[in-house]
Amino acid sequence: MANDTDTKPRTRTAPKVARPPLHKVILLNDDFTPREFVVRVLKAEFRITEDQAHRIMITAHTKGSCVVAVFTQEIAESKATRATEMARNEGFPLLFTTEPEE
Ligand code: TYC
Repeated sequence: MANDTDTKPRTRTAPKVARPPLHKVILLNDDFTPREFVVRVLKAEFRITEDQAHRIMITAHTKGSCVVAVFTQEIAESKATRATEMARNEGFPLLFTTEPEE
């Protein structure tokens, strides 16, 4: 039987939008930097509340490290460098690193 119905697949593929890969900024624990100073650096560089900064600091303190936030690679690296430099300027070994998000 003739079939005039159009049965061609009509599924459309949404255009792919390129999103930049994200990088994590990671806070590392050490035995020397005062807790209050870690909180101060977190608040200054990452625009987070005292409460959020305190939770991140305690997580790094107890587990060894904590993801602070994710950004594009350039912003993540610049924030990690600036935050680490704030600590160096005060003579503390506090360290922030970055790594690509899975
Ligand atoms: N462990 C430090 C102390 O006992 C505090 C600290 C917490 C340092 C988190 C670094 O990422 C850190 N004074």
